[in-house]
Amino acid sequence: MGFLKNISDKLFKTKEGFTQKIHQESQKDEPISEEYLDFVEELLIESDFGVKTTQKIMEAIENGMKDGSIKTRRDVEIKIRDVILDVLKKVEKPLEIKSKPFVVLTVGINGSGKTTTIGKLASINTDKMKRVMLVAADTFRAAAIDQLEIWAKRANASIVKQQENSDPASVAFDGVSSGVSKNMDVIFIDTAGRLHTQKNLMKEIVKVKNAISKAYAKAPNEVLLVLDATIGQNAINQAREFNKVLNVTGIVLTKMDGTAKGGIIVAVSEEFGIPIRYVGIGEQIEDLKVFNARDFVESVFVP
Ligand SMILES: Nc1nc2c(ncn2[C@@H]2O[C@H](COP(=O)(O)OP(=O)(O)OP(=O)(O)O)[C@@H](O)[C@H]2O)c(=O)[nH]1
Ligand SMILES: [Mg+2]
Repeated sequence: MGFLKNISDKLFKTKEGFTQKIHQESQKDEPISEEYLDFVEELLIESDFGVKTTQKIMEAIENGMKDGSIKTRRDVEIKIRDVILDVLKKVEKPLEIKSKPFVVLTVGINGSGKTTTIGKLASINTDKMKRVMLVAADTFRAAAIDQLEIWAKRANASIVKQQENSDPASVAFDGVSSGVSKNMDVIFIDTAGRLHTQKNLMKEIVKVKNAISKAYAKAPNEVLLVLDATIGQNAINQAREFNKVLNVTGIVLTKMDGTAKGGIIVAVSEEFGIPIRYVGIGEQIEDLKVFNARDFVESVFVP
């Protein structure tokens, strides 16, 4: 219930951009013409559902029209919702902290929301009485270390940090070693933003991952890719490249509150099948929600 109530208001842009338009049309007692189908297809593409999912939905509609299960525009609307729910159900696998320590490596491009998401996750876990440590392996800017420190204080978590410009792999190694010896339950590694096209930085993040495994053989337990939902289809390329070098085990889609193109969550899910762990719906500490397919679809499809 909490999820629904909170997220429904925050997703108003997606509702305005997509759901309400479909809904308005489905209220009209008019036939499912070619033009209408074109309108639906265009709206899906515009809302970032991606070509694959859009085709899947359009095929499902055509099949429904052939077998007689789709007769009205309202039936079309329901079919769209069902296909989306189907795709999202497959990636609904909440993050389980099932070993100790549980080490989470956070990766993604600049500004996608990595540090903020770590802060929110730290808070979720300290609220559950877990011992949480944050590791400042984004050493590019002193401000990045300061930002993580602020979140650590806010969330009652510990922090391991070194000087600006230290080697991120050694910071990660020391952080995880320290977390193990201090009996931490969850360790979050913050890393610098990087573009998937920057070869050296992609090599560096692989080094960070390897250093984590050297410090604790079972780690990282989760490689969490933080994707900004507002960047649209670029998110697909990013996910592909990060996944190639790091074997991403979970995704957080941030800034779902700021985009009219909520379809990206469906496009990413259809393309990779990687679990969507959380969605970010704001800048505050409480604005991270465990991803639940049904709640998500219901909150977007209530006009
Ligand atoms: N509206 C909204 N803003 C968000 C969300 N998540 C993060 N932000 C904002 O996005 C901006 C960037 O967030 P950071 O957490 O610093 O991003 P980052 O990936 O750590 O950035 P770099 O370390 O520079 O790569 C900040 O202003 C955050 O408050 C979200 O879910 N919704
Ligand atoms: Mg950051």
